[in-house]
Amino acid sequence: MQIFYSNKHRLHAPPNELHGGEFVQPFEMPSRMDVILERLKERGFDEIADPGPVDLTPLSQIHAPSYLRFLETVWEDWKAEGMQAEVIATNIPARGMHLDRPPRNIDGKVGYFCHSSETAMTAGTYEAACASLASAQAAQSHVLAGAPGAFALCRPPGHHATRDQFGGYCFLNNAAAAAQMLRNGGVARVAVLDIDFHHGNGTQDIFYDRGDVFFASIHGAPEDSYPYYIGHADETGRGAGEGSNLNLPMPPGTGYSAWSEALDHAVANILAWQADALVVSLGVDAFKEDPISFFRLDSDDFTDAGRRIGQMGLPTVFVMEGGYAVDEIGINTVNVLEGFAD
Ligand code: SP5
Ligand code: ZN
Repeated sequence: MQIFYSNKHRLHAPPNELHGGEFVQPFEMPSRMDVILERLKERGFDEIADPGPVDLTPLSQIHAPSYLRFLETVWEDWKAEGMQAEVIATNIPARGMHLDRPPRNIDGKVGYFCHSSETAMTAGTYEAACASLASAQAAQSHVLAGAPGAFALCRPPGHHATRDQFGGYCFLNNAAAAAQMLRNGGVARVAVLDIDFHHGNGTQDIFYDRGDVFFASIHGAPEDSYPYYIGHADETGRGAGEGSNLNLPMPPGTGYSAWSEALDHAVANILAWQADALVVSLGVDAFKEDPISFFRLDSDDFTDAGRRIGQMGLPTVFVMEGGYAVDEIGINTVNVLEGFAD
């Protein structure tokens, strides 16, 4: 399987994550990629290419222009205002406030374009996010050209990035961009299957009103898990998108028997919807030892999940999302790809 990966993710390495009331080393760290790369090589996946330059034009179909301008300029504006360290949102518009009036002040703007303040930005964040997107785009065009599958080893991840907000370690929505570009390339019906432990709120947000992209997500129930305020089973889409959004929230302690039933349900719905191609938001934080999640999948379960995804028989773009048990992230990620290839 062809893999696309850019080393430029290293430009994004904020020193801090606000977690449990203190600053800790971010769970989403550069070494995640090293462990995955090592395992890929160990298992004979040696077609690993740099994606080349990013194409920013399709971004306007999935993100707001004001948000894209913000991402491009935030670091300069932040420094110009005299801020000394990384960009962190402290104020986010809340109930009763105006949700559609971005302020001029950069501190206010950061909060306006943010939904979770665990996520910091640094000087290199935008460039890293663009390089991550480039990998998703390259994998997408490889599949559009006829490959049965391709893997975009993306970092930073993307599925929490909404039309106009960053958060959850995500800035540009790589999976949504891949889906959009498949559409632009002539694929009529595209499904996104999100198996990251967390609900793919960004992808859901981007496609919620659209009937040409189906979104299915298996995730920790919002009552118990980040992103908390979205991801319920009754969110089924709106307008032309009614019926093309499927949320499968699961409780703490969910193991593979219940999880794989949910996967089968998602798969059946995607096939019934008659998708022509598939984008998989591939997070492996459903693993039993993930430090910030509460499902109980074993490493072998990821192989089986990959097999079930492969049995759909759809051209598939895998896009890396989360997974924070760094020691096992390589095994778990590559297991999905091996199951798929089977
Ligand atoms: C891409 C991705 O997986 N993003 C996840 C972002 C999660 N951020 C907030 C996590 C809060 C976790 N709190 C769990 C406490 C465990 N003791
Ligand atoms: Zn996640």
